[in-house]
Amino acid sequence: MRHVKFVAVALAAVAALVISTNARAEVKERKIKLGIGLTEDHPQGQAVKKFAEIVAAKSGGKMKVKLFAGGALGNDVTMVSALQGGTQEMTVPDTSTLVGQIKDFGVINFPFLFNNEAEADAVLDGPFGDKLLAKLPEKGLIGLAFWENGFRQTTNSKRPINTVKDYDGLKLRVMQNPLFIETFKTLGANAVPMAFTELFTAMETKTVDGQENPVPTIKASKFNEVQKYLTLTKHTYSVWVLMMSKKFWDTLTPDEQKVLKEAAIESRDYERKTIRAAGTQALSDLKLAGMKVNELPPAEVVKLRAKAQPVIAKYTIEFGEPVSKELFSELQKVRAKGGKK
Ligand code: TK8
Repeated sequence: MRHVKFVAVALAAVAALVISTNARAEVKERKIKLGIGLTEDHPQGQAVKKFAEIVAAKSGGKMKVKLFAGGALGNDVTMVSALQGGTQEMTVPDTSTLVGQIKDFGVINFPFLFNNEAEADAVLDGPFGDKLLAKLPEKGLIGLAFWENGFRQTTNSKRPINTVKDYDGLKLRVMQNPLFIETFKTLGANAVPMAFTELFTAMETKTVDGQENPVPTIKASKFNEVQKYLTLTKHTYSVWVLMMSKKFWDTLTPDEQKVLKEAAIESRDYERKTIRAAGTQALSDLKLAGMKVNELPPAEVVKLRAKAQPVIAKYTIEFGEPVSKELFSELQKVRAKGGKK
């Protein structure tokens, strides 16, 4: 009798264990296609691979993230549509390209807004960034984390930019975003909005004279092959957002969602570290490869800032005064704390 009782208790214990193990591991086989416009060896591509490794480790190998680089699945704008339609699970677009659908994201790119990366991290990982991410679900998107794209610099095939006047008449590709179009028009350039995936060919065929992007992108996309001049203008900070299709997200169990969220944050920290280190290396590589690199003289930076002011004032209203004010006050708070979170 005692023996039977023992068996019953033991069985109950085993059952409880099985239930709790199941509850803990509500993770099924999942296949996730993740597309990017950049190359696989770009720090963004490396971070996607890191993300895939972390997701695999946390899900016992059940959840598989597959990277499609180089625009194989489309560009930032078309991939976001594919996420909304539920035909692609993930992508990492520059937030500037979301502005056509959610204006609030535009404020991140105000020229000369952030002084350094620490300020950007603190604002984006704090309540302001969370508020922006909270705008995504109503558009069929889930934002998991902000990854750094970086401070944007200017390249072209015609001349070094030594004065603001040197922008005059340059045909520059910009992202599909009115703030960028207008900023460069104000500087006298001919701003042409275009998808990143078409950019190399456009520069090769001289459809455009130049473009602006952070140094790691100039290096990984081999823009030095078609661009002679790189001017460190540091005019705007830009950021990627790791995103998932809400249609797909809603089919996941809370455990699976947790795996993705945690992996997104861990790979964010990895991405920021690697892209910052890559920037220094890329700059010396580009010089070695024969690119003529120059700094924009401080007096010209002052002029550039002054020229950008009316554009910022206009888009503060265009993107929404409340969100702009919130950003400026959040930035004040961050600065008061010395750029720390
Ligand atoms: C790559 C883009 C790119 C961005 C751009 O898909 O379009 O210039 O800076 O990094 O997201």
